[in-house]
Amino acid sequence: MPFSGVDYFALDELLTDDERMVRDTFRRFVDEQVMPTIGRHFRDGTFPKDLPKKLGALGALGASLEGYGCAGLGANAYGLIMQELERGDSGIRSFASVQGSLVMYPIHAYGSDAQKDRWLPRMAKGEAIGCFGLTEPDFGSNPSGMRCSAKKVGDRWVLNGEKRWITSGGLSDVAIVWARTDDAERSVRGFLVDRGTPGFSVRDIEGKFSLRASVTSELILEDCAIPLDAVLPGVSGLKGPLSCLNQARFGISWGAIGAALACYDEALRYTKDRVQFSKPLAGYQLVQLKLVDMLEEITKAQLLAWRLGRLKETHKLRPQQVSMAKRNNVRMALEIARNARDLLGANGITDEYQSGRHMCNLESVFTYEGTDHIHTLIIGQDITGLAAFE
Ligand code: TGC
Ligand code: FAD
Repeated sequence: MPFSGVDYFALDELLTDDERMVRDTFRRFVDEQVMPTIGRHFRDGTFPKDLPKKLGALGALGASLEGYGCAGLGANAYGLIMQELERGDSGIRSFASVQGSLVMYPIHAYGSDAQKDRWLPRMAKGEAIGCFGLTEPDFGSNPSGMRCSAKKVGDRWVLNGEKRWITSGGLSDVAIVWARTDDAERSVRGFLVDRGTPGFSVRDIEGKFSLRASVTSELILEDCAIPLDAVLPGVSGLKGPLSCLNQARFGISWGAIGAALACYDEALRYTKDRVQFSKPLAGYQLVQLKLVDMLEEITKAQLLAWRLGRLKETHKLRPQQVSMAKRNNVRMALEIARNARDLLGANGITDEYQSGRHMCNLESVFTYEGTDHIHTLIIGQDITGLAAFE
């Protein structure tokens, strides 16, 4: 059955006609192209490889960037795309987030003309795929400790180190690898490493409970020599990768709502239908309490995300506000997914229903792009002026 949305506070009235059109296009896309196969992909641990080009054709990749075949959409239109994709599966939204916010965005913002011309048009069409390598086995929340190094040797940069937990690694034509230069500056720089470069290998991570319809990989760099012009010239320092995270965290704030909508919708339908004792489950007070809590939290999250987008569009958005939206909306979605799974009883643990899949996925979303703790500390520092990271 097509998904018809959840809008208790008539928030559609806050959207422009274009935003509603974009949302409805991706709502149909997810119903027709994602829902029929996503359960099987999750079960098999495979990424739906037909999707990148279809997403590209609809303008979902790098949707908020200008030029190079990108759609140039406003922030909330972009957010609505992320919402609809994550209503399908967090892994599909992850793919689009990484491609657009973590790979195309830094190339667009910090790349040379040659780098932009080479990668952006094909990435916008989904013909080339990228990944973003910041996290290392020993440096997740604290990327400033990274060991991955880049040394200038003659007319080459030589990269050494390891990146772990990299979304789309095994699918990628190019990886943006963040590494510290081995010179007096010891600055963090972004390097474009092509698939197949000698000394660069990729291993997919197996055995995941979560994001099973997404590829998550290790990147290994062993004396990997790349041209001097493979560095992103426009940025140096940790603010380079962290500025990309602002874009991706914005998308997650919207995306998590999508997962919550899917779970709430499923729990509502199921409890209205399933009779225990004398009436449908939805007729019991304890069940109604859970359903009402879900709807209320979704409504608050929708308002937060909408406002976040308007702040972004008017260039007033601060990274700490993105942290609050990511933290709140992912917490909200995870709680709703757990409660929906509960209301489905034993059926909730099978992949015949969606809530269990969303629940498992959201455990990753809670952790990546800054854990819940890290966003708490970012906001804590903002309001107290005191850093509590160390
Ligand atoms: P700190 O000393 O605070 O800052 C270093 C430099 O960066 C600047 N900066 C930012 N710039 C832009 N946006 C932000 N959000 C920024 N935050 C900080 C800062 O002004 C400074 O610039 P400058 O010019 O003075 O040098 O950095 P720190 O080392 O103390 O770290 C702060 C902390 C802990 C908040 C940061 O490291 C952090 O956010 N850690 C979390 C790591 C993380 O989120 N990793 C995500 C990896 S990618 C991923 O998970 C993809 S998931 C796939 C998917 O999306 O689907
Ligand atoms: P840790 O940093 O070791 O944290 C473990 C626990 O300790 C968490 O609860 C954390 O909140 C807590 N903690 C850490 N420091 C503090 C502190 N100072 N105070 C209080 N608590 C603290 N990374 C990329 O670069 N690119 C990707 O594409 C990418 N994709 C991912 C896809 C998936 C499916 C997953 C699961 C992760 C992905 N990541 C990616 C990595 C992700 O960003 C990291 O997992 C995340 O930043 C946390 O790092 P960690 O796993 O090393 O946990």
